[in-house]
Amino acid sequence: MPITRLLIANRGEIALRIHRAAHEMGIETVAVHSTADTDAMHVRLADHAICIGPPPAAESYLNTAAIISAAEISGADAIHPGYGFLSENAQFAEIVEAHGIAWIGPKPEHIRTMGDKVEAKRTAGALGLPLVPGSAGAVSDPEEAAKIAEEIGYPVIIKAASGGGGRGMKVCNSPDQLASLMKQAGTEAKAAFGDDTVYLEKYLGNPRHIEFQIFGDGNGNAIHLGERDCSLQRRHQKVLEEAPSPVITPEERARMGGVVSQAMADMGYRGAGTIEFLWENGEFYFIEMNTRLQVEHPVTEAITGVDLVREQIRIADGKPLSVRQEEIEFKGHAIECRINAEDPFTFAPSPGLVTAYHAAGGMHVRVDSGLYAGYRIPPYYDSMIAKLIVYGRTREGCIMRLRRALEEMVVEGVKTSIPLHQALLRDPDVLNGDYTIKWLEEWMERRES
Ligand code: MV4
Repeated sequence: MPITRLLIANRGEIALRIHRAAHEMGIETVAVHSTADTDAMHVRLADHAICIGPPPAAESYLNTAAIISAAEISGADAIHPGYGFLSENAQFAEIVEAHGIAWIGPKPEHIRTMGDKVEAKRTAGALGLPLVPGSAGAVSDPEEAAKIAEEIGYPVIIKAASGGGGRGMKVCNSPDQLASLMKQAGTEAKAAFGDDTVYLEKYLGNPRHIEFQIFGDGNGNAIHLGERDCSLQRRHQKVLEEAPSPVITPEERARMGGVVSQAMADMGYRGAGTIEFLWENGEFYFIEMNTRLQVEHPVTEAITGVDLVREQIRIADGKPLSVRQEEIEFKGHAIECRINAEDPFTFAPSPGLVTAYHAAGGMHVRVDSGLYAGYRIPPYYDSMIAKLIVYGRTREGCIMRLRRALEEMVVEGVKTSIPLHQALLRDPDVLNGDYTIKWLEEWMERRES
């Protein structure tokens, strides 16, 4: 039975993004929302809307019983989780499938494997991906850790198996700190994730964050859609992303893309995924895999012409991938600016009433946002309120157009990160693509002093 009614288990711009893809495929949508999101754009546009709880996400967007009930009551035959919330919850995916509802996401077993960073590394290594040197698995014994650290050389980084996204990491510069930092990392991981398992890696001092977009059909076929450079981030929050990476040649893209797509084919991966690498001195080192659609997916869409959400829905519907690898061309350059309701330089949240709104437009300009004049940004959720995605034939052309588009954007009533992006897009290092994961925080420090 083909998908005819899709429940969107998310909010904000991604809920709208999913609604748009569904409607373009002739699929009805069901919005589920908290009492704080009654006036959200995607709730207004959806064919059906069901309130599932109060503002705290734990009681609404993470409330599996309420979401499954809403699917049953509305007759939804598929659920798209978006990103965040329940998107990487293997148990939720299993519950959805047990109800005979199509899960628009990877197989639950793959979500589970990649959620455990030790298992993820083991799996990636077995599939032939290059790893950061480190412990073969979890380490608990400080003596064993000291031996491994000696072999790979200091500095080393201690990471939580249940962590990811930068939480629960400790850098260790010398053997005399190792045991105490391990204990600290374990205690913090236990408190944060209920799991004190840690592992060890060589600490890379100044890498770039480069991630490959992949897609599998679940039956041993997989493709890659090139890489995104997400090095410009602050406190593990990405600020601006681009595709392609300014440092990756077409040859490297084809080679590494071949490695990741072969790995995904071999594991029988289904749906969209992102393979994250650190990149230093021309080498890729696998760190994690995200088993979901990502915020920054539009830059990949811009340079490949492939609608990733449409592709996700097709695969969940049992259809084949709509493009073969040979048909995918990487053309031009795209940059995404994440626009948050926050002070552009202190990053303090700035929710509240949007008194005026005007989205940028024109050729090759895309704004993914549920904003409108009169909308009240609720204080309970992530502060991202819009994504501005701009395409150009060249990186320079893309940047010129992006600067023009940022000038056009109007968001009044709240503070936004638009001035931050305007400052970044005038910096020589950003213009030259000459940045690493450390660049933005150092730039902020230089501004302050
Ligand atoms: C690292 C690293 C250096 N060496 N691993 C942070 C997020 C998580 N996905 C992995 N992270 C890192 N792992 C080794 N062996 C530095 C980081 C890191 C980072 C990575 C990507 C993007 C931004 C970052 C900011 C600080 C640290």
